[in-house]
Amino acid sequence: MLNLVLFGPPGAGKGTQSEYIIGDYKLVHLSTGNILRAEVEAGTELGKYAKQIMDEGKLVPDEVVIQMISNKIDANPQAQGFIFDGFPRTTPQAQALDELLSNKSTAITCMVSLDVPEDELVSRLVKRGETSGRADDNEGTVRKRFKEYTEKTLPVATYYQAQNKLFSVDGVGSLDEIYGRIKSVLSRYV
Ligand code: B4P
Repeated sequence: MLNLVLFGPPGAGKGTQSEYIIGDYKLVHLSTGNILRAEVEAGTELGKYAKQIMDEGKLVPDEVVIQMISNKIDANPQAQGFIFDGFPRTTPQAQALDELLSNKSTAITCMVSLDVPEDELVSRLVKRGETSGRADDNEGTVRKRFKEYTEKTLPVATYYQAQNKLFSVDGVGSLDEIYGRIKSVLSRYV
């Protein structure tokens, strides 16, 4: 199985590049951001709870997102592999993911981290906010999301680096250029 963690700060292009990767590598795409937004849209109890947290630019509690991912892994027994997009975002989430995969006799293959300077990220997300309708795509909330990222999410890169699974790629350029850089990492494995 190819199990890829796509990593990076808010707006780095994780969701965008995931669309390219799933087309070529036939992986199941698991985006915790998309799953949470679908819950919000459907007006479920989880959605109502998560909306407040997301709108403030904070992270939803670990136990909630870990359970969501566990359910999705179980729901895809035939998967040839997964792209984890926006998950794990904390070290406890990374540890839980290792355990979930180990229970299925598999493991994370590698993490690809998209490197993009903060000014570029702010400008991408504020621009997306003009049309996305996302309450978290405004400059004030985007800055709070960066703070959460720096404090809670960046250590996840160190976690995978310690396992020799971290690959950083330049996340600035055309979508095709960036995808080419990701493919060159994945060519080590498939
Ligand atoms: P996510 O949905 O994961 O969102 P993201 O960080 O905004 O986006 P991404 O990196 O995927 O960027 P995209 O491709 O869309 O999380 C949202 C919230 O959900 C979090 O703040 C948190 O509250 C909650 N959450 C999610 N997962 C969680 C977890 N595991 N634990 C706790 N809480 C969790 O690209 C952004 C924009 O840039 C787009 O407009 C795109 O068109 C543009 N773009 C992409 N690539 C570009 C390029 N190369 N050049 C120019 N523009 C580009």
